[in-house]
Amino acid sequence: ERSTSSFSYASYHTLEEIYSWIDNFVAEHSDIVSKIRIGHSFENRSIVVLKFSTGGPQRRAIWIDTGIHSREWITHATGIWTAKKIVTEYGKDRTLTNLLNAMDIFMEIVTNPDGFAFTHSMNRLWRKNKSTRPGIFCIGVDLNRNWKSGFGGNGSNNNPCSETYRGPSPQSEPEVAAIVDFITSHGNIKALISIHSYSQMLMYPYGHSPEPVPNQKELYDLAKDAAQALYEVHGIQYIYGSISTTLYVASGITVDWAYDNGIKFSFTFELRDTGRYGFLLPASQIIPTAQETWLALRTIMEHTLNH
Ligand code: ING
Ligand code: ZN
Repeated sequence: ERSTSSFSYASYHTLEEIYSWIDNFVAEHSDIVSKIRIGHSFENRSIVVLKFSTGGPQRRAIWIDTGIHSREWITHATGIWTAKKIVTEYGKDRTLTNLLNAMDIFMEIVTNPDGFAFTHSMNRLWRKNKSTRPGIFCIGVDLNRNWKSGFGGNGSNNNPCSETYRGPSPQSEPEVAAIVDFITSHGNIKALISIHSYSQMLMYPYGHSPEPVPNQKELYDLAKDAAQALYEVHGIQYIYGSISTTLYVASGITVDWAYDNGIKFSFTFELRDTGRYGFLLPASQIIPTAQETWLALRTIMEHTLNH
C-alpha cells in the first residue's frame, strides 16, 4: 500500500502491513510525526518509535507502548488508531492541542516484533519474544519481567520454559534494552503508559510489592478519573488500583522500572475484554475499544501536562 487512505483501522494487520502503514503515516504527516529506529529485535527486525512533536528540543514527553506481549493484538490496533487520532485532533481538540504545543508523545506500536510475526505465522497465542541461548531448549523471554526494578522477584520465573521467564539478567533482551536506552538518554519523559490486554483494568506501580508508592493517592485519583472518562464512551467498566493489589504480584515489569527511574505517572492498561474472547477479541471491537481508551489516555495526558 502506498497511502494510509486504504488502511482499515477496524482490522487486525500483519507486521509488514503495520510497518508500511507507519512509513505512509509519517510521510503524510511529516509536519508533526517522525519515525525513530531505537534498536533491533533478537531476530534483527527494526524497533521503531513514532514521535509526535510540534517543535522544541527535548520537550517533556509522554511514552506509550503497545504489543510488548505479541498475542495482545487489540493493543497494536488501538495504538494505530490512537496515532491517527492524535494527528486528526491536533488543532481541534483543546486538550490535545495544548499538550502537543508543550510536550511530545512517543509511541512504540510493535514493541515485540519477533513475537508478533510469530503470532501470524505459527502460534497465535505467543506471548514472549523469540530469543534463544546456547544450552537452553525453550524459546523466549517475557519482556514484561525483564526490567531491572524488582528483577527476579515474585511473579516472575527462572524457568526458560515458563510464560513468565524473566531472562538471565535485567535488560538481557534487545527489545527492553532499546527502550531503557532511549528513555534514559531522553531524560525528560514524564508519563509512561504500557498497554496490555485483556481484563479491563487500569493500574499503576508497584507490581513487585504491595507497598504504596509515594504519590499513590494522586495515581489512584487519576486512574479513577480516567476509568470514568472511558466508561462514559461505551459503558465499559474498568477496575483500577496498584498492580500488586488489583491483579497480582509481578516483578521486573515496565511500569515499575519507569516509576523507579523518575517517571511518576506510570500506568498500565489491560484492554477489553474480561475473558469471553480474551486475546482473540473480534475485530469489530477495535474501534470501540480504541475510542474509549482514548478518553482515558487523554485524561492521563492532561494531568501530566498540568503537573
Ligand atoms: N498480563 C500482565 C502480565 O504481564 C501485568 C499483567 C501488566 C502485570 C502490567 C504487570 C504489569 O502478566 C498480561 N495480560 O500480559
Ligand atoms: Zn500483556
